Amino acid sequence: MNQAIRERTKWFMDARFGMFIHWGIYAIPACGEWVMSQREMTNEEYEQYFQEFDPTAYDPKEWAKLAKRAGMKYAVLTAKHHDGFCLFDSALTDYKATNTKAGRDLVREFLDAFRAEGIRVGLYFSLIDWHHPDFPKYGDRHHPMRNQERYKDAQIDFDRYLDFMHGQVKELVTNYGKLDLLWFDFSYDNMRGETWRATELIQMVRKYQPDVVIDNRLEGSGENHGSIATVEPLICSGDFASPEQIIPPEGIIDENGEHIPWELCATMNNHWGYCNFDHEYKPADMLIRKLVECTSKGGNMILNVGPDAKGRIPKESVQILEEIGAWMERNGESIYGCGISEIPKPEWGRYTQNADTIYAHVYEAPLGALPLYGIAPDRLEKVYYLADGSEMTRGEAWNTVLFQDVAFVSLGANPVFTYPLPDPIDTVLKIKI
Ligand code: H79
Repeated sequence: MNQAIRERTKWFMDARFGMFIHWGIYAIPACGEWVMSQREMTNEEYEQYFQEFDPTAYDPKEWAKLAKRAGMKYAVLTAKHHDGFCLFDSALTDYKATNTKAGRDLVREFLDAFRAEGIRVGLYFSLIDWHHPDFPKYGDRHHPMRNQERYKDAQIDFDRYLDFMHGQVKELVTNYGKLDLLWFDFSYDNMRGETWRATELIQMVRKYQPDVVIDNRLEGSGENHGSIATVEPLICSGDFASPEQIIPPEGIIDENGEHIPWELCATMNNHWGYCNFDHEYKPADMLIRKLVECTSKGGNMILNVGPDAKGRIPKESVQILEEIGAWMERNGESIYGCGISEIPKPEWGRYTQNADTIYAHVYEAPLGALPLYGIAPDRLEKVYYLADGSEMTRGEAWNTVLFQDVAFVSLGANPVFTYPLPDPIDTVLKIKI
């Protein structure tokens, strides 16, 4: 990884926790953002949602306040998803929010609202566009009209599509002030890198937004995370790897074994876009532990919400975010600015670290005193219970002789007793060494 990437991703890696927002006219059929493809709809069939779209409850200020309460430090909105519908006022298409009943630029309102809450802002932009006449259909396994004979001999001008796509990205990077992040999605098969004229695209982006943090999906999102994991990445390699719905076992390293920035993107239920029959939400305690896991492996987590057709974030998502926020309010110090610890993972949970401060995330209660595996007794200066700042006492193991190399702490008054843990989700100890 080079110095430029390290510098521009500094805020991003410190932030650790963000909000992904998948929102568009697909919220009306309400079964996820791939509905057009899954139902093999033509543009004519799908455009009914464009006619109907009327998000009267859209209030990005409320979204921003919710993100803030959840402890999220940045947010990324789908300016355009694969269906080609634009939430922003693009001069290059009529297929945009300004031409719906909403009648206004919904991206601009999002940016204003989140910036006002001090939350960094990013935009998701789909490289795929099912609405554009020059985007491939025949033989493209990611197109709704794939393999339809009638498109077999269709003449498309892919360069015309790329001019359009580059033009839209230029609109986003020139018309909306400073953007903190750009999230391109996605490359596949031979549709990657220079097929998108990626170098030219990123050179243009960097001309207007020199510091914007960019994902790695212009080039790839495959096995080796694209060439971002090479020591001198290409200009279009991006700044961070973007594992989707999976946390890499030990973070992500480049060819030199150096850790590179990465961000887990994850759904709360089993869809990105609003889905009115999917109530399989992951509980807040699970998501908190996933965030801790990402942090402990040097990565971020961007957690998705899919607002409904009116513009409301589902109440289940709101509830989960409030619960995460309550934990973050007390324990955020063990996440923000933290990363991989020098001490190996302990059996009862995880360590995160920020400079000389180590945070023990204790998931599993010990029988007696808690052994701080990897920390020798003479190395330990002080230990606090992070949630309330109270100092903890040195614990003792009964079989001291067997455990001379390990510092013990007690969570209670008695040095040999700890049970039960005060926070069943994740009891965080702040350790000064
Ligand atoms: O924007 C979200 C997704 O729409 C997009 N990236 C995230 C952030 C994405 N997820 N997966 N993919 C793109 C790759 C495509 C997966 C597919 Fe499928 C498998 C397409 C068709 C089969 C998933 C399952 C989507 C439809 C069915």
